[in-house]
Amino acid sequence: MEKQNFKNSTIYQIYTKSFKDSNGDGLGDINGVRQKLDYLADLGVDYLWLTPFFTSPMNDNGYDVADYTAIDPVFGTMEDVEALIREAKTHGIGLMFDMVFNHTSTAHAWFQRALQGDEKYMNYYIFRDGEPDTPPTNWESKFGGNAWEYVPHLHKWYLHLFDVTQADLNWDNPEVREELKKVIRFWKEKGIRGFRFDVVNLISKPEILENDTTGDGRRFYTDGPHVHEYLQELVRDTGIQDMVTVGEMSSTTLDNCIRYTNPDLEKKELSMVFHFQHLKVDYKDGNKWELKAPDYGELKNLFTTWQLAMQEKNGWEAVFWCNHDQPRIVSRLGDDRKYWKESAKMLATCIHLMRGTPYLFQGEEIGMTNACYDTIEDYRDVESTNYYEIMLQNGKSAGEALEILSRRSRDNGRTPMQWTGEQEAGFTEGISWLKVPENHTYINVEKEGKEQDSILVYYKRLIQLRKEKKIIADGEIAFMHQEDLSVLAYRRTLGKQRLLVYNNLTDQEVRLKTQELDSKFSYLIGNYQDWQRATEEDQALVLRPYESIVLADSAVDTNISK
Ligand SMILES: [Ca+2]
Repeated sequence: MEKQNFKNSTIYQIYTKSFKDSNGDGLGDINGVRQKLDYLADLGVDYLWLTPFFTSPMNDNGYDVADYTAIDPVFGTMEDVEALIREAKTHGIGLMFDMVFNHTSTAHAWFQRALQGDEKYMNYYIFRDGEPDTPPTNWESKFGGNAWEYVPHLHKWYLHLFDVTQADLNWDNPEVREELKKVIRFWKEKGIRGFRFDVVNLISKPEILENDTTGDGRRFYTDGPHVHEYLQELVRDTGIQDMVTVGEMSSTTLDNCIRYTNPDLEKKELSMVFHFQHLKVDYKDGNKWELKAPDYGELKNLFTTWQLAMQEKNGWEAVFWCNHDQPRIVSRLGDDRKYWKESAKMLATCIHLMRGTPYLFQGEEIGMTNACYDTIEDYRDVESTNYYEIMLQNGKSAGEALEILSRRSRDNGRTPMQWTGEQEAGFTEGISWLKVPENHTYINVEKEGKEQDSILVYYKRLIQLRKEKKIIADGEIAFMHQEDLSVLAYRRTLGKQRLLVYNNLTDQEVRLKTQELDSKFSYLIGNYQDWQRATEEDQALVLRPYESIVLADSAVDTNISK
């Protein structure tokens, strides 16, 4: 297989259920994705990561898989998927499928056999003896409550780190590892070019399971004892070393992420990792359900720490703001009203010119905003409706709880893709499963495709720049102006080439002393019409609200295609 260049690539995440509905049932589907391949090719993205569309009871949004090699009828058929793979290839786009290998749905045939007392399949999961009122350990599920469920007729408990319908697989059993390799080989033979692995750093549990006296149990199974060994084996035995692979890492550490992604290590693991620390800078005391203004100092620290350490030890990161579990970034760190366009472009600039592979979540490229629902009836996400009740029980008013949901709910990222200004935003001929935000009348693909200064056109240029400028894909990174909390600024270098990137994170004008700036630099890209030096003498830059200025020296070819 041809080795994939993921460093100059941009990866586009499709939340299948909300991307495009092809048959009027209000749910996005595989044939909807096929209809939009021209758009995606024109945008310039290299890979599509599709969230799971496999057979599932949908208790966790398809991340509870009942059959890894069958398509849930809601999304289409195997023929549709094969056609998508084939047509994407003719558009120059590779597909990445989402492998949820930490657990299966309890509706999976393996678990059903286990429930019948079949020892072979009981050993696919993590069952422990015990009394009905005493779970084997005090570990907590990430969705709340104890992480064990009792099965009365077996007199045993099974482990579920997530929902009770998501039973953790026993990776210590070689038969389980072989089964999962078969899944990889199945999709590889269908022509897939990459894989995303869900919460893959949780797959290896310790041999002896014990109570956690200081936490919820995660310290025992996060980046667990055999995780690197199992990943190496999976990658080697399925021959996916040269494919694009990304692991979602839960509560991980920098050192482990370097091991997961360093290509020089003897045994290859993944191309890159997702980690999430930078998306908690607006959590009050780490609590998602308490609002706090974003801490830009912390944001800068996290980018600096991770980027520099990954560079030094030759690891590789996915760089991203949005996914199907996160609110929209322009509403979160930008300004989705007065400076909507400027701030959306600034946030794009921040990550697309960094060291790492940028991920773009559907709708981010047109500056889609949070949903702004004003009634609880509009929400569909079970986490949101659960926490609404919890917040009311904890004494918050309905208005306060709705305000928090309007900023934090996962539904903010799941509203239908806004294709047009027409009814249902052109997403469906029927009624969408989740209400379309009212702002689709002016935030939509059709409109932005026609406007030269749109967010959409800006994203296209950034994606193109990464392909044209080796310095963006391969250059070194160093951070500048660390003392100025309103500005995220960094320098990329490759041989004699230099690139300077300045981003004003705030709605206030900032004056920046710039010793690093000499006369060799000229404007490469930015989100205002031009750029301003305060004066030649004191080498200062003026950054207007949410302004991004990207300057390249004369060694960098600045003749970019529009
Ligand atoms: Ca549909």
